[in-house]
Amino acid sequence: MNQFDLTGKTALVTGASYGIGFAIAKALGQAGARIVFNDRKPDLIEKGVAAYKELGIEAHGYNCDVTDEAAVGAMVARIRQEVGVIDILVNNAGIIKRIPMCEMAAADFRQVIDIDLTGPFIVAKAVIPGMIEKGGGKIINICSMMSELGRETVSAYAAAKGGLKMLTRNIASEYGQYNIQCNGIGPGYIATPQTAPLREVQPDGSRHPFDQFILAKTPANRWGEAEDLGGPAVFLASAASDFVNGHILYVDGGILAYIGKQP
Ligand code: NAP
Ligand code: GCO
Repeated sequence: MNQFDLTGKTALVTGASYGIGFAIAKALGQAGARIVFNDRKPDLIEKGVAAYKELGIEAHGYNCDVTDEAAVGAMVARIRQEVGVIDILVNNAGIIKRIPMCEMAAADFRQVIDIDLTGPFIVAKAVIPGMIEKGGGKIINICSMMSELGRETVSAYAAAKGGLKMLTRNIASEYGQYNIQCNGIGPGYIATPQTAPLREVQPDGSRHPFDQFILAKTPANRWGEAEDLGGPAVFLASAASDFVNGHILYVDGGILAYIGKQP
């Protein structure tokens, strides 16, 4: 028996028309799962479906904002009718705002918490009853280095991702008895549109100072690629991790183990 086989499973990956969500959904699809994803922009859904199709994966895309509880409930009901009960949920959709804390409006802080922390709560809450009915399920929350570490300008993001780590442990605590495993993946610094401003090549052709800083902090001496998260996601979505619950798997090229390159 292949413990990593996801054949027959339905996986919802939020915010997966590109970036980390796309790479994770691709890996789950290649392991046999039926892929369902959402985005809040209809044109991105179309592009996403086409990109999956090119890889030979038939994905179903839904227009839904993860902060809208009624819309999420309606989407989960539609997925159940059109595709099946959700066996695997990956809470991936997220944003960041890089603003010094004392200059940040409370409205901006709230929006980050709303999407990055309340969103996963809303989506998990909508899928858990179906998982209980079916006898089990897997929830993977996409956390961050900022679930453990702080840095200048990302107060709201760190608060949300630290909260998401604890929401992960709490879902594991509350629903483990129903054979639901809820774990997190904590990506290191990954080259996606979210981190593009931190990697911009400088006018003189040199690497962005933040880019150089990350290389010096990462034993692997490179940025992660979204594809680096595929294997860990398949593991946490599959029977191979049936006794792993409430764990955060950091996929960071060693950042959290390292003090940083000496000058
Ligand atoms: P990205 O390139 O900015 O993609 C984020 C995705 O989330 C987009 O598809 C976006 O859709 C979607 N999204 C945002 N708000 C949404 C909402 N309210 N409802 C539905 N979808 C929404 O980011 P990424 O780098 O792939 O990051 C994906 C996740 O990994 C995020 O949770 C992020 O915090 C986390 N992460 C990223 C890194 C990294 O280094 N890149 C590291 C650690 C953790 P739209 O296009 O419609 O906005
Ligand atoms: C930042 C980055 C990070 C990463 C990631 C690290 O500004 O520091 O955007 O927060 O995206 O979450 O794990």
